Amino acid sequence: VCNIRSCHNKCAMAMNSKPFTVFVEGNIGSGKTTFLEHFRRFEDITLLTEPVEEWRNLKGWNLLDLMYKDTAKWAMTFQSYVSLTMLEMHQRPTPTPVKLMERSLYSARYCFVEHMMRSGTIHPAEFAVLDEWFKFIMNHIHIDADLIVYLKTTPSVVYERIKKRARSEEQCVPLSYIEELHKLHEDWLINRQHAECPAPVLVIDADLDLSQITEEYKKSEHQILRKAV
Ligand code: DGT
Repeated sequence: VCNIRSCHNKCAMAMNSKPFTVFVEGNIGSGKTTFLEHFRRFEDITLLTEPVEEWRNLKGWNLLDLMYKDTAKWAMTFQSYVSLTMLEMHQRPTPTPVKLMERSLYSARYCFVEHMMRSGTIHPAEFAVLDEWFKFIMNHIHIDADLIVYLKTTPSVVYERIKKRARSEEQCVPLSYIEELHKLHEDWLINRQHAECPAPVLVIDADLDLSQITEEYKKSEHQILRKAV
């Protein structure tokens, strides 16, 4: 069902053609949700925020919490559910010409799973299974990707934000984890160390605090909205 006011033709066009699809990527606490919220004022955009709430409540189970409390035991289960929820977001029909998604299957694989593998948190056999799933999806399911917005931050800055927002599951997150995730985002999006970078990357300085960040976000409006039908 289309909820776009005043856009009957545009909407019909959007339903028949694929939307301009943007992934918003960046470290934990880099402001991805705030970035998405900035675009809520534009009526031709579908915003898909990350399914953290689903990860916190799957039939009453808080998988995010289990994963942080006993990573070795729960990482595989958690990552498997992340993949499912992300794939569902990639596949979700979009009634607008632009689709803005928080994260993607790519960051799950190239940042989080990569970290679990390198740090030895998951067994090489578990990594092999997750990697085969990822490759199978990439080879058999078309994932739309037109632009990646990379909210680039300094680890110490986001670490302070994470402490301040005090999400209960993240209380034990050390600065070293944030630094390693930062490096993995840089390796993927800036240094291009993986074959797969599915779209051009727009880098935004996301260290700025809330009072200044709107100006920075505005710089990306043109690139995201000009693609609208
Ligand atoms: P924001 O708006 O930039 O502050 O975004 P966050 O921090 O709410 O969202 P995100 O995706 O960086 O992280 C949410 C939580 O979920 C955080 O504790 C990290 C965790 N997380 C997200 N994706 C994955 C994943 O694929 N694997 C693992 N292990 N954790 C993940």
